Amino acid sequence: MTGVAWHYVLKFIITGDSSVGKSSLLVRLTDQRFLANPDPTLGAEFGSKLITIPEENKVVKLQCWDTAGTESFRSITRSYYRGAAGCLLVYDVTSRQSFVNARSWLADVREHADPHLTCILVGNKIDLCADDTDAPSVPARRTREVTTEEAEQWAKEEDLLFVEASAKSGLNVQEAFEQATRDILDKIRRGVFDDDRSLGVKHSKPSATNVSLDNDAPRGRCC
Ligand SMILES: Nc1nc2c(ncn2[C@@H]2O[C@H](COP(=O)(O)OP(=O)(O)OP(=O)(O)O)[C@@H](O)[C@H]2O)c(=O)[nH]1
Ligand SMILES: [Mg+2]
Repeated sequence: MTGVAWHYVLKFIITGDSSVGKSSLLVRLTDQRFLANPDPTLGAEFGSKLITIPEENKVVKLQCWDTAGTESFRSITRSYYRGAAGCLLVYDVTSRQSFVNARSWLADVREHADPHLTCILVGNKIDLCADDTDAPSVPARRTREVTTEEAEQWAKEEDLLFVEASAKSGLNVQEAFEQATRDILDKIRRGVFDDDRSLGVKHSKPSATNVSLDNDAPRGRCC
């Protein structure tokens, strides 16, 4: 990625119960692949990705902290929330408990992160739901335990964006990050984020390189 210009660097956190697929979503975003047997995350892992938002003519570097869902790491997990501009709050559509627990993860985020942070609720593992595909049943299929309507309703009540996705198939993974990024760019445009306080939003600095999607002089580069 050396030498590629960006307009903004946004800090994202990925949170939710253990095994809902947080690391898998990040690996899908950054490497376009799926790990069948990833190790549980210890503390936090980091991944970075450049995305373009064509209608805004913006190149954005996402710096994503994938946190551990295991209870024993919870205090460490919280320490990564500070200054994040975006959050993926993940549950597993085949695990009601993970959806119920999303409430306490959201409470943590609200307590420790920037109040203006954009949060998107992500119902992962949609590929496992037999009722969501025309493919014949296979043994790996599991019953959906959270309906789209219920999750959508809760997201609306909590002012969260919402999407159902699959790290396995790749469905809606990049879209989830893009949707959240669009919302953050909109907040930046409206002056919601204060540069001095919002550590999760960095504007690029003027630079002599000229890789840019718009006619402006490029304002930065990845390191
Ligand atoms: N079928 C299916 N399996 C998935 C999907 N995403 C993750 N998995 C599987 O779910 C298990 C847990 O995935 P992880 O990505 O490690 O989950 P995590 O949320 O990062 O878990 P912690 O690091 O312990 O908090 C693994 O066996 C993955 O292969 C998905 O979209 N579909
Ligand atoms: Mg993990």
